[in-house]
Amino acid sequence: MRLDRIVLREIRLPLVEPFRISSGEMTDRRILLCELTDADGASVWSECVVDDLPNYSAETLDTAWPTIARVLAPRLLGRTLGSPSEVHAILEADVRGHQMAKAALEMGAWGLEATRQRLPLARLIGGTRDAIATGISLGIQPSVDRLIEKVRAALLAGYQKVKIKIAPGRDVAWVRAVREAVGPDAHLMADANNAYTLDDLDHLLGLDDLGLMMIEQPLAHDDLVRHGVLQRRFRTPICLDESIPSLDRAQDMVTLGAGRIINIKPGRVGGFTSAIAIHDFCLSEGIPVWCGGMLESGIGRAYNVALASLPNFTLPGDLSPSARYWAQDIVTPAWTMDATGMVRVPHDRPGIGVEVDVERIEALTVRREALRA
Ligand code: OSB
Ligand code: MG
Repeated sequence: MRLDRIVLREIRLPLVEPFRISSGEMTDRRILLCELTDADGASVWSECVVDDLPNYSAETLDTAWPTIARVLAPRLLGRTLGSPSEVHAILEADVRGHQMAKAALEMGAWGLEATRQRLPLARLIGGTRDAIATGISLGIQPSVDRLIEKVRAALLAGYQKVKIKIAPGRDVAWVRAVREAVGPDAHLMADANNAYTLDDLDHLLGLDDLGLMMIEQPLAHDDLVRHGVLQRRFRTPICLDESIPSLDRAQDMVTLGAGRIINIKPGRVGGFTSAIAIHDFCLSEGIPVWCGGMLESGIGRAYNVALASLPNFTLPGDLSPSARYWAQDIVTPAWTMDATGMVRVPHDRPGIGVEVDVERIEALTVRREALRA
């Protein structure tokens, strides 16, 4: 494969309802899309999972765009690649951070290879599942009653895991009220997005009796040592999200006992090669993983679904159907989930497995830049 052209676009797509986490709220998403075309004319779309503000990671749409345009894309354009597995090292060399920017191109290279070979992306990367169990991530709600209503509706819809976003003042008592409302068997977890410090340890221990599947990222985004201190006090597994940007940090998590589960988001770790390396390492260590989400459009979701078809993705992923985010997605068919909370892997379609609605994207585009070899 030889990349000839990469087109960047920013589109605006409003969420059907605002999504609030402890570090901020998202409403109208600014979405960065890439279209990669090779010398034979094959092309594919990929998504850079940045947001408007640096509250989840240091990257934003406005850092990723110039990093792709000026630093990363020039390394790939015009270069003959034997396999997409070469891209990770090419983008990693002497470029610190910018995982989401790197991932957009790296995953695009995998998508392009699948398109060229007329193979489903999931098959190309060694995916084995036909369908993936799905959970929902519920943003912070205005009241505990509203939260209970949302959790009940999610369980009724078939979701196999309900993740409750927590923050100081909306944590132990709220999750306990949910547990009492839905009973002991419901698969619940909490995600704090870094809202706490070790000073909150005694308070957070209140979560340890609520039968949660896991507690996600309670402490700082770049902290493994204190998560280790916390994990030693909890029976409930700690799951790391923000703190795992690479295979090295996943290995450190195990060395330090900083967590027992990893939420793998391919965008956060620089793409598929890194995500698969973390997946394989976790498999060898007996650490379960699941695929998280970043409120992606249907394009980003296609990559997440393919990744989550690998064997050690044994826990339900944050892979909600399109309608949970968008009035109308930018792919057809839209992503759906059946009544048992399963999302089908499109093993019967080549490439990323969905048709991209280019006309709609054109209409939603607010900025465009074409990069050439
Ligand atoms: O912490 O997993 C997170 C969305 C934006 C930023 C961070 C997170 C999330 C989610 C949403 O939980 C999951 C989804 O895409 O449904
Ligand atoms: Mg998280």
